[in-house]
Amino acid sequence: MGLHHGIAVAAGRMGREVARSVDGRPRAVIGRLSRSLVALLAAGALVADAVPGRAELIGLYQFDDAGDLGLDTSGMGNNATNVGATATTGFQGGAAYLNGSAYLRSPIDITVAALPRMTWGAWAKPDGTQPIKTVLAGDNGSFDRGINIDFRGGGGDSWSTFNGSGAVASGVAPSTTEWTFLAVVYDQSLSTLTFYVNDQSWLSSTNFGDSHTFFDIGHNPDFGEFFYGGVDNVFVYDQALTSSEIASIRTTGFPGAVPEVDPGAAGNVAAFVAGVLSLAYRRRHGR
Ligand SMILES: [Ca+2]
Ligand SMILES: [Ca+2]
Repeated sequence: MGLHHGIAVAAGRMGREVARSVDGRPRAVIGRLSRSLVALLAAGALVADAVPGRAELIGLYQFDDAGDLGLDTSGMGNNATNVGATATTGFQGGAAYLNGSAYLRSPIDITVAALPRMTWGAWAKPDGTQPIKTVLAGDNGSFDRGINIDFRGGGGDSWSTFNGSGAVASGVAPSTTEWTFLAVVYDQSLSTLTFYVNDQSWLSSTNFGDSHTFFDIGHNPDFGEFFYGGVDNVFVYDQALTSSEIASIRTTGFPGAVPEVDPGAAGNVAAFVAGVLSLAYRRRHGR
């Protein structure tokens, strides 16, 4: 997805370059531009990963490899350490089964200092609904970023998140028979979070302090609160995703291998470059 976004940005940059060029600049500029476009395409992956401000998937735990449940399939190499989780049938492919004493530990630093804007989530299907149970947590006290089943926050025993001051309850009782989509979008510049449970969402102000520089799946690092049941498709993005991007993830999930390049976007760039080269040819030949 990062590469897809990066290509879109690169195409936008090319569009601006061309707009300037066709506004009466000498044809020599177009010649140089064509060569720079070819170089840009060759360096496409590097350009894509270097573009700031675009959401990058920095961790994805699909649990489809029963022999390596901690495998990070985002391509970022953030493999988690598996402490006792076993394989089970997931929302898509396999899932991690957490038996109340198992968890996985991801090395991704999800502190507000490291990732002021961040999105994470998972699909979960607990064996029971009794609180307090942790889906995701880097908590070291004071209600750090996390997703839980909690009784606090006024919603009964429900899917909940933390906002730095307490629990934000959805009021949605966890299902033990259906996979539930859970996500939180954090924006530290606005001091807000948006909590998603399936197709519902809740906005909360936030007051986060420091936390651990890793996070656990199915376990609170300082408080235990182990999860019982299945967890699938744990994902982490390094930006605050929009509600439509969240909806896209919710409806599509992460089926199979993660597509690193959107063929449509790559095709558009190729067609665009072909058009520019054609334009340069016509300019050189007075057509
Ligand atoms: Ca899976
Ligand atoms: Ca803390």
